[in-house]
Amino acid sequence: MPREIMRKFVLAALLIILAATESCLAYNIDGSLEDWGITLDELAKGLNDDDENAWIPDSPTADWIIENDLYTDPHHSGTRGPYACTWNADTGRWDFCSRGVHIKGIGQTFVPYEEPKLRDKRYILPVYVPQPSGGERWDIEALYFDDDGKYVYFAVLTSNLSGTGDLALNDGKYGVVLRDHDGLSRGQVYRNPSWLNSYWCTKESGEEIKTVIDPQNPGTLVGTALIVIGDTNVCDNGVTNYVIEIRVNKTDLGYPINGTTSNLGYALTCGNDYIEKVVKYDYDTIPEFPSIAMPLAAIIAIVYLRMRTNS
Ligand SMILES: [Ca+2]
Ligand SMILES: [Ca+2]
Ligand SMILES: [Ca+2]
Ligand SMILES: [Ca+2]
Repeated sequence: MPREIMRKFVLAALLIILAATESCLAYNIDGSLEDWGITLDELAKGLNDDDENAWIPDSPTADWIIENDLYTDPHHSGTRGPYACTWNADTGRWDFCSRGVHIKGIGQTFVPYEEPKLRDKRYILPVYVPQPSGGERWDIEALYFDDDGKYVYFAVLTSNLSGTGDLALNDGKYGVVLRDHDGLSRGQVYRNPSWLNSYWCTKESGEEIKTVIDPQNPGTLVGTALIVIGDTNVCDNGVTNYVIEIRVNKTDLGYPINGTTSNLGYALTCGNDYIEKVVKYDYDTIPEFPSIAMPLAAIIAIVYLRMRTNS
């Protein structure tokens, strides 16, 4: 191999290593959705004008789900429950009737989504209640997820902070504490935690709603997540909306293999609203640094030795 070509080869190999170390997505954990591709203008349109396109994130690998206000349920007067509207804590009546966008997607592609009802478990006969029970101040409107070689990123949009629950990953096999409670501290990541459930409702299917990590049995503390909460000052139904933005190290999650899925869930401590989506670990850019660094280092060493031998 001519010496000049070898030089170029070595340089190219070094550049690949450098590029691999910079394969992180550009999410800034600052309590804002701007870096996900949702500006404040779009947020206002998505919330108040029911503009579906306003909710679409920039990243082609982002998983997301939107469920603002009530789902327009054509079956509301049939067998599934008596209520067209839901309980409104502000008026003390069943008169929260506002309906909003319900879609879920990956990247720029999305489909309509039917939000299930809550099942009131305090009654023997099933009683079904639309989410968010309590009205706007209990609404969780959106969940975004994305990942790169190093981190997983989450953003929850909600009008409720007083009942902030914990984030459940991989069907609850991992939990992230989003608010100090019962001796657990915000940011703690636990493996194999037990979960507390909503005291009054389950999912429509009868499955319990995981709300917060059980402080008596939190599992193994494996790491610390970065969490920043921001007030968007964008209102819908007269209440502002907050962004809970979260970054978790993949090593804390046992380094999930690319292509695997995870059922991601978030609920208020009371269970008045919950949001969930099966998401995919699918960052697809450049191989992880360690997986290419060793072979490349070996190649560089061989080329270097040959250069020395030839010179
Ligand atoms: Ca951000
Ligand atoms: Ca709302
Ligand atoms: Ca809201
Ligand atoms: Ca919900």
